[in-house]
Amino acid sequence: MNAKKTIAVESVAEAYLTLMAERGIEYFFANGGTDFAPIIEAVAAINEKGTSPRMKVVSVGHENVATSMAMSYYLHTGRPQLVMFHVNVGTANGINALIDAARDRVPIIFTAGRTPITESGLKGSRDTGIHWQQEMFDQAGMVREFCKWDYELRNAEQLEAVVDRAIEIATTEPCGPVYLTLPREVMAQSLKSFTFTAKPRRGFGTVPGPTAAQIESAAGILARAERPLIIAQGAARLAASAPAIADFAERFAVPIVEFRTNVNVVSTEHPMLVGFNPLPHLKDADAVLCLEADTPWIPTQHGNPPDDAKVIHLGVDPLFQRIPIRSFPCDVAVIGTPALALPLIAKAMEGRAQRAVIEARRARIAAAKESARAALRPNIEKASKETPISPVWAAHCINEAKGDDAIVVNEYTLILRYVQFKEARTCFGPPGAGGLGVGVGSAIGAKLANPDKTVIATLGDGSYMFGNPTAGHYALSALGLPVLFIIFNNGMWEEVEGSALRVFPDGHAARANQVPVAQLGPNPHYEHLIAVYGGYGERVDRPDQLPGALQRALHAVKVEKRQALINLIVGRRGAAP
Ligand SMILES: Cc1ncc(C[n+]2csc(CCOP(=O)(O)OP(=O)(O)O)c2C)c(N)n1
Ligand SMILES: [Mg+2]
Repeated sequence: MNAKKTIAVESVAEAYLTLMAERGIEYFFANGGTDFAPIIEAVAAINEKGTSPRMKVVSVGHENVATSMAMSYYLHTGRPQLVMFHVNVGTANGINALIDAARDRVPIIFTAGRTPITESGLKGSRDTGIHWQQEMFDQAGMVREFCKWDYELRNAEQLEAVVDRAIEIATTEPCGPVYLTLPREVMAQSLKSFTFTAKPRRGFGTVPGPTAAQIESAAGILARAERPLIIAQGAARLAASAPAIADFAERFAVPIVEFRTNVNVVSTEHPMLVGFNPLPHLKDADAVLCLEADTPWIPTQHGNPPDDAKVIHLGVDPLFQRIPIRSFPCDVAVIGTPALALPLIAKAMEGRAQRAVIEARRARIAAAKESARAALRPNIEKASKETPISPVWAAHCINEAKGDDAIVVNEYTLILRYVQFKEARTCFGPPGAGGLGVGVGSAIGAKLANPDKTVIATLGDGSYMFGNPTAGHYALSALGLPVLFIIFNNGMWEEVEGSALRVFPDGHAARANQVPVAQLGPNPHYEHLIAVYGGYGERVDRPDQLPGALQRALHAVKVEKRQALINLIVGRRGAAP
């Protein structure tokens, strides 16, 4: 039965917020302005009436933090959330994280008010100077390249259609943000009741699948290969895909390289995980299976696989149609999620892949993995004596202290080969598009989604500054959520320096005492910043101080339930072994 539900409301805004909650949206991350008047009134009305279900409203001091929180909450739960910002200016502040979300296929219902359209005469018409200056011919044009869909709510009659369309498009693969603008007069319009379909008959979460021919071609290549390689990138965005990849790799003894992953794909203990760099594996491969990989390797850094190696791209949009130029060879494109497509490929490979070849490969990979791990031990020993603190020693100490259940949000600096993650989907790296400043908000989103787990954010000093830390620490204190921040304070944008030296290895910048632009010294006392929010802060200059500092900070987070920050004075990461 296509049952209808009718609720008593006072305004379009109240109907809108109630419908979003009815459709399963849990959080409303908001940063308001004059456009919010009807929204604020509606939230207050809903609170007063205790109408159920209700979204949790979280005021966030910067839009980039709010968008990062929504992005991270989705990555942990698979459920998209709602953000709303102040007209065009608030939208502008959220676009950095929006770009990251779009490129990593994260659905967000990204919304903003519209300045009142009418100059007088309606409830909500213009009543302050900004209402003229904030009007645009095409507000959605600011975000259109990064949203799958945009629309403006023009009247109450279309409310259900618009909300359901927004959710349907955001959650249909390839997922991504949608943008909805909400004019003040429309939201302020009086409404007595609102009737909508209780259970929407819509294609929320539609997933495309592979053809039989795609499966057969991929299976043929992989069954014949002697030196196959998996390069996994955005594949663990979907929880179900992580075990599918682990099973497939284990069964056919295919080595996995996690390259530029934003969510770790398999446990670091997985016998087939061989590392985080396509080299040296790429140059020997005779078949490469790229899983949700927009950039499976970087030709100018890693070269290309041998010319006769076959390359398969598997993903919900395996050719990444929204990236203007992308020329990786593709012998077979398989459309679908790894969760859906890999079991089909495995079935088609049954009896065709040679057992003896698989077992020989398994033994070789296991031995290589063991010796690679052993080769790291002397590096740790050497790093333990270095001042400024080596990022190798920092990674090792964090690994020792974090505990198996911790979730790590890493924006830029943690050297992954020195850290173990027992479970897939517990290490969250920088988004593929590299719009920095999402680490702080991502850590908050991670804690919101996993209140019982320890969340540790390892951030470069630059990334921390980009992350609007005052807004981030504020949000955590308001929500009563503890997170441990470890700031890798090298007093610079090392990556920016590195890119200048890569392009001009013998140039003026290389000969300068300090590479211009890339410096952030003198290193600030970030440990004091968190004290303002009641958090625990500590500065660590020497390697021997770090284990104790980590224990004290983790005690603050786990036992005292306070946020904490370690200002870690580190050396360069670039030369780390
Ligand atoms: C919003 C944004 N601005 C600028 C950049 C360019 N950028 C890439 S890496 C980087 C430096 C990051 O500094 P930090 O977090 O301190 O890490 P480090 O390189 O020092 O290890 C910058 C500025 C970016 N990716 N995103
Ligand atoms: Mg830095």
